[in-house]
Amino acid sequence: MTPFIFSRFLFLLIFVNLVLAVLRFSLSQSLCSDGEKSSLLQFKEAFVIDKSASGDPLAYPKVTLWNQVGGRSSDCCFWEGVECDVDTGHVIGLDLSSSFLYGSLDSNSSLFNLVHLRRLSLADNHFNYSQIPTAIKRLSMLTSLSLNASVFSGQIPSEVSELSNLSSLDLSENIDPLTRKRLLVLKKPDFKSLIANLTSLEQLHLSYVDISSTVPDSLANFSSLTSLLLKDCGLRGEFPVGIFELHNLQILSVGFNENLTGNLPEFKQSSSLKALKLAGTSFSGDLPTSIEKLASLYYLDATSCNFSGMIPTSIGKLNQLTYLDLSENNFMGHIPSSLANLTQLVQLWLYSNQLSGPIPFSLSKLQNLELLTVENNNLSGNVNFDMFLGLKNLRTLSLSDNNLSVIIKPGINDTLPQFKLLLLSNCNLRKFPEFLRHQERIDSLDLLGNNIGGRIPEWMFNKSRETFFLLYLSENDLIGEVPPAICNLRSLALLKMSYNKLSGSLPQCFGNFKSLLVLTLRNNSISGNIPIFTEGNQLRLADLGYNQLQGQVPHSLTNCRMLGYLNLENNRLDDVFPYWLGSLPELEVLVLRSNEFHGVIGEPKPHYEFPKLRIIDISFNNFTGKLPSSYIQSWKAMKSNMFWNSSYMMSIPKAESKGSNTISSFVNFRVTIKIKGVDRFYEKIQDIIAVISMSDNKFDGEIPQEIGNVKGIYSLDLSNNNLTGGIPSSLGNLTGLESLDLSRNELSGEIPQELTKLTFLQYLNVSHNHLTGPIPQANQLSRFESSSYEGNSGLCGIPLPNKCGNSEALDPPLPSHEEEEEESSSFFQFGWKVVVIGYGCGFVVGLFAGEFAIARKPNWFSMTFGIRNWQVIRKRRIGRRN
Ligand SMILES: *[C@@H]1O[C@H](CO)[C@@H](O)[C@H](O)[C@H]1NC(C)=O
Ligand SMILES: *[C@@H]1O[C@H](CO)[C@@H](O)[C@H](O)[C@H]1NC(C)=O
Ligand SMILES: *[C@@H]1O[C@H](CO)[C@@H](O)[C@H](O)[C@H]1NC(C)=O
Ligand SMILES: *[C@@H]1O[C@H](CO)[C@@H](O)[C@H](O)[C@H]1NC(C)=O
Ligand SMILES: *[C@@H]1O[C@H](CO)[C@@H](O)[C@H](O)[C@H]1NC(C)=O
Ligand SMILES: *[C@@H]1O[C@H](CO)[C@@H](O)[C@H](O)[C@H]1NC(C)=O
Ligand SMILES: *[C@@H]1O[C@H](CO)[C@@H](O)[C@H](O)[C@H]1NC(C)=O
Ligand SMILES: *[C@@H]1O[C@H](CO)[C@@H](O)[C@H](O)[C@H]1NC(C)=O
Ligand SMILES: *[C@@H]1O[C@H](CO)[C@@H](O)[C@H](O)[C@H]1NC(C)=O
Ligand SMILES: CC(=O)N[C@H]1CO[C@H](CO)[C@@H](O)[C@@H]1O
Repeated sequence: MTPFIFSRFLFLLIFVNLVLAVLRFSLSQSLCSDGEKSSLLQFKEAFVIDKSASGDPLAYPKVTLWNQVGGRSSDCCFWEGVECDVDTGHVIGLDLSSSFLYGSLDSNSSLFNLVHLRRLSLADNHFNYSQIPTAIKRLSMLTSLSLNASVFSGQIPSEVSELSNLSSLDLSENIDPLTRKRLLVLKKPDFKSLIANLTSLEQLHLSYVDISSTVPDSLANFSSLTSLLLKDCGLRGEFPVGIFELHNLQILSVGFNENLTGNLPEFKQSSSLKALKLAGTSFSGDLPTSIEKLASLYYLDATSCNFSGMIPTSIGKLNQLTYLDLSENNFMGHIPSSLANLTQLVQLWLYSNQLSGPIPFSLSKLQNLELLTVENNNLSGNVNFDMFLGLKNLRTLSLSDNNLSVIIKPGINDTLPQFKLLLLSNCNLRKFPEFLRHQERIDSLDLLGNNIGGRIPEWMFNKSRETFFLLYLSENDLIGEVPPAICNLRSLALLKMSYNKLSGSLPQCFGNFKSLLVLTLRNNSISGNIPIFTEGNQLRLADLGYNQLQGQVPHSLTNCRMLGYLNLENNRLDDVFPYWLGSLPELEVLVLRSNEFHGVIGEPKPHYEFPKLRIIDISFNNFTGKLPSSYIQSWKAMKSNMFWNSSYMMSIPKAESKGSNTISSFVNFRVTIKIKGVDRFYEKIQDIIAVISMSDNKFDGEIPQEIGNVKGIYSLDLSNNNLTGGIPSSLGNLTGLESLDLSRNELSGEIPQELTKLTFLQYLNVSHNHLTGPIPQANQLSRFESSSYEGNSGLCGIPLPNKCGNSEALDPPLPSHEEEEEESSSFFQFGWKVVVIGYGCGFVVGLFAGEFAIARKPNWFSMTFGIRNWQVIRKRRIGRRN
């Protein structure tokens, strides 16, 4: 190294040192204080870094490099997430959102020493169900506090209400990651007192906080408010209409508060409102014509409310709208053709209203449309499929269940959009739409209830259709065999081909579907054997009833570990009782009615006890021997009324349907069971509870007393057998019984007084036996028609014409003290029954729970439906269960 270069080097070294010194000097001005630095470090130490603590895919642990060698500085003002005041050097901002923090936070935390904080975000971490610490009030300078999505729980402390500088408060989405329940409560203090002093709020986000009160009127004075999010808070009462007039309000979300009522006001002045989310509330009334004043509105979600009247033409002036959802209301009148002016529109949901008239052809101008659902209205007229030719982005189209006639001209295929989901049930189609041959991306197709005749075209099942998820071809006039090529549809989950004229035997590969959940082939002419089912299949529901299946029930059905519903009624199956089905852990419904089953049923073997069975119909067969009383004893599920907890209910994507096959009812259950003396056809299994039907066989012997233990039973039918002995008094324990049929047996003795405890009995038939003595006169037993009792020569008393010889017997003995106690316990059971009567509602819970189960697996759902914004699930009234 020459001296010259050396001196240059030395100079450089000195220079660099000088610069560093200056830098250090200037930095020392803003060096954070030791106190604040150690507070931050202590705070950091209180938590573990756990990747599952944050949900944001871009989350990363911001605190790991704090104060580390290799970290940017030992000056905390340079630490990730920390913001200092340039003048004072105080820490004024801390943003540790989505930082994988896991652990508890209490008032002792060093965090609350950072008293100069103005902005604090701890969103999207896991604070282990901590209460929001009361020490929060020490951070009195806070203007922004975000504790959202962070697993805080309990009552929101009144100390939050003292942070009167707050302009942004976000406590939303504190939901239990395990149960999905709301964690935070706002009751003491309540909503009104929490916000009393927070009048400068611009953002108030309390979604999923359990508030359970009315919305305070005082909110209408919060003139700075730009964003108010109160989704799924249990709000009730009338929504203060003044809030709509807040001049700065841009986002209003109050959805999924089912008891929140309200109306949209006349909008007098222009408004800043951009997004209005009312889904799943009880808002009612019209959409006012003045809605056109909401010129900035781009998102309007009013699904599942009680709106009515016409959709105002003026809605066509909201030309920023990209999302419009008016489904599941009572809108009537025509679909306004002005909608065609909403050229930004991406999704248009109008299903389940009472809209009539045609689908305006002008909707074909909505170039950006990706989704159009109008099913389950009263729309009529022809829909020329040409109208969708130009809608290149259209992926989801549902026209089902109107009075529409869809007209598909031959040869329009290549310019049609590539659909993913196409629902055309009950659309008066006569042919398999030829254009489907060129639909490469379709995965859900519903052609149910058309008049499509002929064979299913082979190309429907070619290899390119591996992504098919849903295929509904029921209720058409399809003929021919089920082509083996159907087994190419490797992803098929829901297959319905009931009510056609399909014949031949089922291809063996049917048992190999790995993904099939639901299979219905009811009411065809399918013959041959039931295919062999291989291990690992997912089948939950199989309805093969009303065909001509022969042979035995294959033992391989026990490979369907998830099977909840099996209906084989009205076939020609010739077998002994398939006791091996008793090993299926989820089986709830078993219908073997009207086949050629025979033999003695006998005793259940260990591990073959039908642990969840609640509906069994083995009537109209040739079973012999004693009633299977040990089985009946072992049917635990029938002994309780907790059916809505059942996993079967939870595991099938079904929903209540307003129409026969709306977008929301992907699965219907059908079963014919003789209840209350008539064959009833149940569209949906949830209409009924526990049922035992063993009529029209050759059972003999006595009815076991133990039947009185099967508490949950709703209908018991043992008619037309060869049963002897008396009617067991324990039947009086079945206080939920509504239908009892013991007719056409060889029963003898008196009708036990205990039957008068069956206060819900609506149908009784003990005719054509050898019963004797008086008909008990208490309760409604005497109110049944005489046909309930006829054909028993020894019976007497009302309603039969022959009086009893001994008039004392007319009056039932007064209940003894003991019995009175029983009365009171059955009064308790009355309460229980009320629960069951509320079953209609209970089932709604069950249904929703079912969706919940699906909804918790968004990946599964979106994978199977394959559309990002598919909202069947979101359309339910329980928002947090998204
Ligand atoms: C979370 O809370 C539970 C129960 O209070 C406690 O046992 C556990 O140690 C806490 N976990 C952490 C990381 O603080
Ligand atoms: C806070 O610290 C004090 C003293 O260190 C202790 O007595 C108290 O139990 C702590 N409180 C909590 C909630 O940890
Ligand atoms: C938390 O709230 C803030 C402020 O409202 C918001 O910007 C942020 O996206 C929210 N984070 C999460 C994970 O919800
Ligand atoms: C609101 O502020 C006033 C005066 O600042 C105070 O007296 C009152 O207690 C506060 N109310 C609440 C609910 O914090
Ligand atoms: C709505 O009101 C009904 C009737 O009062 C009640 O049963 C239901 O639980 C309420 N729903 C909510 C979410 O509070
Ligand atoms: C829709 O647009 C057309 C042409 O721009 C206009 O004539 C018509 O008035 C608009 N309709 C509504 C309801 O805005
Ligand atoms: C029942 O069995 C008898 C003889 O065992 C037979 O004659 C009759 O056809 C059978 N009935 C049915 C429905 O299988
Ligand atoms: C009914 O049972 C009796 C014996 O208990 C028997 O003699 C009779 O044949 C049986 N009837 C039928 C139809 O099986
Ligand atoms: C069922 O009924 C029988 C006879 O009436 C009675 O002895 C028994 O205690 C009842 N059992 C229950 C659980 O109510
Ligand atoms: C009948 C008809 O027009 N068929 C056409 C459908 O589209 C494909 C290409 O997507 C053409 O090859 C067919 O000729």
